[in-house]
Amino acid sequence: MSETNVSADVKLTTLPNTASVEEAVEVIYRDGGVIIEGLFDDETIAGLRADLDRTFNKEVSFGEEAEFLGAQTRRAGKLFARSKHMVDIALNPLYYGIAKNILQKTIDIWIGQTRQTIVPDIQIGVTQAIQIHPGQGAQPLHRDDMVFLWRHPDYNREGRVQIMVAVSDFTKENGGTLVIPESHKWDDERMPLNEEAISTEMTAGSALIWIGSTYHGGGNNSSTAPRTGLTMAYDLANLRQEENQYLSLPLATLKELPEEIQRLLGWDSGDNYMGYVEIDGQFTNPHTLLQGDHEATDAVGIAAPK
Ligand SMILES: O=C(O)CCC(=O)C(=O)O
Ligand SMILES: [Fe+2]
Repeated sequence: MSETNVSADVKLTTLPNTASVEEAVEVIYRDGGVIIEGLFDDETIAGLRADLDRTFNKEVSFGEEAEFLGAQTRRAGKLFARSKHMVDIALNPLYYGIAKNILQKTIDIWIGQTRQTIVPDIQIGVTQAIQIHPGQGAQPLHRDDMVFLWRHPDYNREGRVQIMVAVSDFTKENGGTLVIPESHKWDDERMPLNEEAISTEMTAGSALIWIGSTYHGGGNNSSTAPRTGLTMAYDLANLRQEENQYLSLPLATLKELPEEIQRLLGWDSGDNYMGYVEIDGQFTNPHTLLQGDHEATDAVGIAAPK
């Protein structure tokens, strides 16, 4: 962990919450990320804070892995089981719109002599609340699409669009996410340096949206209070989920979520067949198992941990 935070007076671009998907996408392609001011209202943030306070105070302790995850940092996953406000984040029209715009680049394939255009599905690949406590050093800068072993550049294709919602204010002092602007354009040989990163400064309710190829990391907290952020990612659905949603969410919880969220959590299969299940000899969309008389298979009926 490095003690250095950042140098320059350069700031990430902040757009109002009235910005269009196209405006935000343009900034993301230019800089690698964008801050959206006031994306979530006070009620949502207060609800999230209460849900995360309960989680952090009762269910989650500090990390054991000091180098990357941080020994002065608390992290909590399986957030769709912990907060009903996750649905508001995932279906926020601006964030969801940006994710679809960037990720759903059509792919043309041949099936025999038939030319077929596939629109890639997207899925929720990770949910994590991250509370950086005073004394925590900066996290090593990294690209989150490293989990996919993604290579760069990749013909302008991206595998991930991620959001970091400020549940507390984010400042330079309290560990606001470090971002290296334009680093999404780098190849895989160039090493990220802390001096190149700038802090995400935003008030609670605002959010940083960035892509998987942008170098970033948690900042060091030299203040006297914790910094609380909540992150989730939309990923291409043909990649594996970083956080295994099938084993993270109890079936009863999953069944109470809106159908669109169930599908986004992986209970779906698209034009390219990924994720089907065989039911009575038919290759079937797995969402069928959550509908009508179908009881989800024994395989997923195992109790997920609380
Ligand atoms: O906490 C943050 O601001 C960023 C954390 C992060 O990038 C990560 O854990 O992958
Ligand atoms: Fe990260």
